[in-house]
Amino acid sequence: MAIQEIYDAVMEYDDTRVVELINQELDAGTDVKTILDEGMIAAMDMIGKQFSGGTLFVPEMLMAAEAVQAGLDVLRPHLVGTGTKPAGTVVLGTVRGDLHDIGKNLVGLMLEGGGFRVVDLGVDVDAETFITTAQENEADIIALSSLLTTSMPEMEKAVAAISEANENRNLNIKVMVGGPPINQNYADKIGAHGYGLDAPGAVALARTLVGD
Ligand code: B12
Repeated sequence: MAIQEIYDAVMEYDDTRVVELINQELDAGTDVKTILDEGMIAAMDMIGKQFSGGTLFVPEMLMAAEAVQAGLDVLRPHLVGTGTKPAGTVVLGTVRGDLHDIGKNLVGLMLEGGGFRVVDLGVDVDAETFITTAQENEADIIALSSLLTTSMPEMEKAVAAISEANENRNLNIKVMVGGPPINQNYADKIGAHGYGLDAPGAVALARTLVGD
């Protein structure tokens, strides 16, 4: 069955095959959401479980994420066309002073694969840019990444600024944080709504934060 083949192609990191199979399914009139849910998201969920379980590592996860990304590029116009409602909107970026983006990009890809609309601001992003972008996009969540102990204070400042904006500008934006120097204690201390250990954790957390 062809949807199973899409799942298998993601598990085999074969982006060319993913694109080919998705095009075949679209030509055959298969529902876009079925392709997304049963082919790509199911495979990415499995990849995420294997990653969290320590049986699969970053290079494989990146290859799987790239295969999903290639498939998403084909599906994206159709998703807009069918009016499939995203699970929520996430504004994502690495905090000011920090130029690391590999983990953040994985988080973004997994969130997209998990049905979220992602506005990726890149690296070295200041608090106000996060807030104004979230406002403009009516985002549900701002997701902050930090890889450096020296950029952790910037994360704290960003969380404080977002919480102030929530009060003063009548917003209701949730903040989630992650990155190797971050942990649940730190997230609690700076007042973030959630902490995610890895990209699959980010998706699960985002789903909780939007009340899914
Ligand atoms: C690649 C890398 C670089 C590359 C970055 C390339 C790029 N495009 O990102 C380059 C060479 C540019 C670089 C530069 C520097 N780096 Co560097 N770098 C690394 C390295 C080797 C890998 C990081 C990585 O990509 N990991 C793979 C990803 C997939 O994992 P991840 O980032 O942890 O992300 C996962 C989770 O953390 C989580 N996650 C991440 N973000 C978020 C966000 C949310 C919301 C959630 C829920 C989850 C989440 O999900 C991700 C996927 O599962 C690490 C060492 C290491 N082994 O980790 C050092 C490291 C991070 N770098 C370090 C340093 C010191 C630097 C420099 C200061 C070096 C220098 N003296 O110039 C500069 C800083 C530049 C700057 N201003 O940012 C230190 C940081 C030490 C510290 N604790 O502060 C490390 C730990 C190396 C070391 N052992 O010293 N670096």
